[in-house]
Amino acid sequence: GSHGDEYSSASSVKNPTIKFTKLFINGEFVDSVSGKTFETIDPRTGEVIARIAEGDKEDIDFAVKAARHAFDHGPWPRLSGSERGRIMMKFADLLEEHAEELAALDTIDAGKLFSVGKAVDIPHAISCLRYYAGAADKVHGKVLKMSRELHGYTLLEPIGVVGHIIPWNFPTVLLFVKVSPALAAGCTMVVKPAEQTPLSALYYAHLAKLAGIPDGVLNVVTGFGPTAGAAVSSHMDIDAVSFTGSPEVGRKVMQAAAESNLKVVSLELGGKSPLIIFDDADLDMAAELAILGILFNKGEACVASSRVYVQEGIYDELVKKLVEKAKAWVVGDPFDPKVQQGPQVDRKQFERILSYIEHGKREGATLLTGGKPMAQNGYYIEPTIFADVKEEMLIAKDEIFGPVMALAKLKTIEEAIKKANSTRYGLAAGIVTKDLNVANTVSRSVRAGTIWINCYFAFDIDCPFGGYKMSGFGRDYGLEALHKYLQVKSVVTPLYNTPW
Ligand code: TXE
Repeated sequence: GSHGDEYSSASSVKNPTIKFTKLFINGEFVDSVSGKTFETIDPRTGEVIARIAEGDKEDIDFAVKAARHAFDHGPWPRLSGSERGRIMMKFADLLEEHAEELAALDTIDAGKLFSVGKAVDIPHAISCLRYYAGAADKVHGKVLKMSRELHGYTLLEPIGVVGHIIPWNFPTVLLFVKVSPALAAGCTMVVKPAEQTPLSALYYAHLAKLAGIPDGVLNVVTGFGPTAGAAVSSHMDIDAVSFTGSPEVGRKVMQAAAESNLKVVSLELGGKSPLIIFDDADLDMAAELAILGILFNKGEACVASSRVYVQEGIYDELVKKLVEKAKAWVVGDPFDPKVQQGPQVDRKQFERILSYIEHGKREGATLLTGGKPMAQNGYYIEPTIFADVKEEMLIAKDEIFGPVMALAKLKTIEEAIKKANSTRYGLAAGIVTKDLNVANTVSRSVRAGTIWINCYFAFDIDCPFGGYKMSGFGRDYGLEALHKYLQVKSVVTPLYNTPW
């Protein structure tokens, strides 16, 4: 059928029933101790979707007690890896069964494109569960080559009770990126979803129980950062905390960990990722990557290519293409399959982005297109491109986390490397060139955790992902992430009854 048919037949999907609004602790949905609730808002309209239980310190305490009990006495860490893997596979199947409904929850809660949620986010979460399910029975230590007559080996043991603090830009993907390897490792956990996007996380708690994940293993406590979130990072009985969010809060999480029980910390803190386009690039491909790199998920992506550097030989022609594409980019209701960009997640982000745009204008960058909110209701912002952006401008330095591209011209490879590295961040970088030497030189010289050559957003579960510099430390994805939730125990015994 036509797009129109597809859109109208999805109308029941567009109004998902909100089934889960309470905290999920020890296998049950419960009210918060205080009885308080908070509103979760639909960014398309600013209207309330539902009231959600507002967890605080006491609720985190209950959740940690449940997780501790499940870790110390429950079956989960004691099951064979293949048993855990089997249950995780079932969890993945359940996500697959409910994919539409889950994608719709993230659409109304976060303003994410429904089509992308269904085709990318949910399948990615499913693959993530299956990847770590498959790895769960392939985790083992090594036999050590001791220098004396000793037999030494290592055991990899689950780290214990884990806290996951999740942001709102990828409520599904980022939850599973953290929860899946922790489950596979045999950990138990407390998840604190972002206050903007609690809906899908609570649904996942329900599916985890249906899949047979024992009570207390996966707890979800919705609530705000300074209360529920801070209670996770400062808890004396949480062994590790994995955080994705802003550098400001990342610093607080690390401080709280240091001042409490010195729990293991990993942080993923966003970026200001450069995309460097050289003279020999395929122009259409480069334009496509640059536009997607900044506008995908309305710019609310930690790896967004928010700084675009173009070599002078192709600059004018490429910029023309970028402006054409940005003008043709369709902003509107994220359920409409023709739409490419939905609303920003909430009023705070919306206003923050607009204030950066005003800053860009005041600082003297050239506004090529966009620069305003859209006329309609809701937190919609025009795709925006600034040219002549100087290194010292705020729009070149700060993560804007919105549909705002900062363009600059460059001459040489050396200049490209220098500019790419002129940031406190180091999450990702993109290079567009046909010259292998250029690609290799720049890849090795840019200090960032992921380098994409002639592609962008090329995520893969097997591909470790994380930051250099102030983008944080620790890796999500790949077997690296599994090791984040494991610790190494060395066991040593004398050989041949050697008298000690
Ligand atoms: O982030 P916060 P905000 C960046 C992006 C964005 C900016 C602000 O630039 O514009 O951060 O967004 C929880 N102790 N990123 O204010 O507050 C909070 O409840 C413990 C990049 O929404 O860092 C939520 O669950 N936890 C990023 C989570 O931290 C606390 C994704 C993230 O929210 C807390 C999101 C505290 N004191 C924002 N305070 C990325 N790396 O992808 C808040 N939280």
